[in-house]
Amino acid sequence: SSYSTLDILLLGTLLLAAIWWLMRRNKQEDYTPAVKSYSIQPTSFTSLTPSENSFIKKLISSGRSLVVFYGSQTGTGEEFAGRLAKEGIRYKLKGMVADPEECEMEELTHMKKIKNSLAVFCLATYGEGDPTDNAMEFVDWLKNGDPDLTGLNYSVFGLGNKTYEHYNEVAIYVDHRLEQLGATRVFDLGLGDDDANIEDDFITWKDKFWPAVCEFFGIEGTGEDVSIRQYKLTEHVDILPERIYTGEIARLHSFKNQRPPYDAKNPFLAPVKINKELHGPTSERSCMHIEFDIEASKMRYESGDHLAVYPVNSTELVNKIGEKCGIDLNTVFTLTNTDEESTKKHPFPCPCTYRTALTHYLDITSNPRTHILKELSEYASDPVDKEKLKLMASTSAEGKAAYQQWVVQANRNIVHILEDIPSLKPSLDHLCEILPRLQCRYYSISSSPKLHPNAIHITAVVVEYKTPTGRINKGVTTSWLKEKHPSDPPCLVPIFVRKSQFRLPSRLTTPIIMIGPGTGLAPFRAFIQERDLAKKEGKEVGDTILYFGCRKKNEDYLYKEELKEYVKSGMLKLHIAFSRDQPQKVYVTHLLENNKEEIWRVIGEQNGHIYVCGDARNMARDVHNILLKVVMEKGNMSDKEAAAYIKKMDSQKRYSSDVW
Ligand code: FMN
Repeated sequence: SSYSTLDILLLGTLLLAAIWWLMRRNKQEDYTPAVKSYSIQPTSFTSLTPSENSFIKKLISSGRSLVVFYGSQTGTGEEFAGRLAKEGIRYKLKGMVADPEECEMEELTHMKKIKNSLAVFCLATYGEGDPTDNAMEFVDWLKNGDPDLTGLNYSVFGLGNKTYEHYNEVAIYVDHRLEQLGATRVFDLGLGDDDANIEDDFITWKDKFWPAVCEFFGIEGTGEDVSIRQYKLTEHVDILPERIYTGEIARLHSFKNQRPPYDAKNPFLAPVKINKELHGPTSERSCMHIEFDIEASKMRYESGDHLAVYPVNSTELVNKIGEKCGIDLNTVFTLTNTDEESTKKHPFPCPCTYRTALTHYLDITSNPRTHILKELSEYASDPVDKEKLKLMASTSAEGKAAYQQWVVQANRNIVHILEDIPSLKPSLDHLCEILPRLQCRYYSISSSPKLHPNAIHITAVVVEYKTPTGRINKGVTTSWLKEKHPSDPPCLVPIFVRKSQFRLPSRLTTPIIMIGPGTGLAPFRAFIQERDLAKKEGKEVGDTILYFGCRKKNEDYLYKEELKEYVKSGMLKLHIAFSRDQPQKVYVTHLLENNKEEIWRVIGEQNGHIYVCGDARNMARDVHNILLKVVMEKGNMSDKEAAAYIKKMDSQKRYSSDVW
């Protein structure tokens, strides 16, 4: 090959540095508490060998020229990256997926040494326009460093959600910054919106991306649309039971030998201490108050933090998939990546039974994305069914409409699709390969550690609704939790705490306004508990004002007795809106509109904090607009000044929201 001695020396040095770094890191791993907040994709069941840290070396040794990096928290970006890398082969660009956290990203400066090389970035944005945990270091490096990236060919696809203020900020930044550092953009930045149809945005982008790549490198592709399996199946006959995963998230036996620190890869199995209904008997809905016992865990949390819960799929749905595929769910199997260079050896912890995979590791209740329908179409024996699936997976206007109507609006999950397309009988291992990973769910913690150091409380509405096909869809986590009652031996639920930015003011005397209709009340229950305790200890506490809303006083007024008690003791000022107790609907926003004086006194005159929490995105937007009005009217400001005022409150953490 054409690499000079200098290059080889350089690569050698990098490799040595990587070995040193890895050895150091491995050593630290045992006792360094994990600080990552929401890394979900487990990697610890993949074996890392030192040389795997150099992605350039891997590209060269395996004759590849395309590397697709992902910044992903819940797996969508990772999945898109995998599909791009796989498709490269159609254009004679052999590709691989890489996790920036596992790579020496400085090596991007050497990409030019590989002929026709291309680096693609699939990057999601979170929170206040932040990168995902695994892309944090990479983005910091771009921000703070000044590497010369001349000769690096790249393209970026962003994953975001338009309902967030910082829409796709990470991808926009990286796309711009790479160019600034001298790299060459091969194709325009693509932006996916998870609020609409991110799969569609991705495919539309991808369909233009590949021709642009071909033109750029002067290559031609077969462009053939063949399904390529990424994993190879092994079914085990004589395997020792202790080698089989049974639902552990990363490390085998981690559920038997529980050891802190507890995080996404090592959740704590918490006993359920209390599980009670908060709604009145006439309510059609159900809201649970659940208390987890964390005494044995030494877990710590703060008011405002989130609790992650790993759910378990319903046995009924799992059995239906087994029946439809005609497979014994107790068969033990392993899926192994056919790409030996990949750091991801298995799509989920293997070996395990099909039952475990479908119960603990795979998402079987979301609407499957179109690429799944495409892969499934191969297994429909009736040509009409095959065409229907292919159509819904296509990017034609007719196809998109069909997908929207038959899958999204009818709310069909994979089980419903298997039921409603009789000739469809996929191989179960292929289905396990393409289904997305089951994700943990986050709840705002509704207790204060000051009052409850050994327990974590959550407040969750049980999700259950009828779909247009007449089926009852149930929320995975809440319907599973609903059946978890205190018992002996106890019901155990895998949990971990995720730190949040949603925090009480550091001074107790600072007044606060909390706006939390429905279960948006959850974190505020913790806030009130904390301030009430301080007051009872004789400390001076500023005004504590709550805006709560629900449908009816006698049905879904959460924690009614507790709140009344706080009001009685003078601890809490409560503004409450019952939307359905009278002919015209009243919401918290109406109450805010009527209390402009008080709001301005707190935020404008007393330097107070304001908090918003809830599941209605419109509510958060409406609150924002009301605040603008308050600042303009009571603070005598122009709309521009008011907007700047609110922005400043935001940056001073005096205006925080926790919306979902
Ligand atoms: N998208 C944005 O464009 N800007 C944001 O600030 C943003 N914050 C988010 C915060 C949370 C808690 C969640 C759950 C999503 C947020 N999103 C935001 C949307 C995600 O980026 C989007 O859903 C993406 O598809 C996730 O990709 P992943 O599955 O690879 O992690």
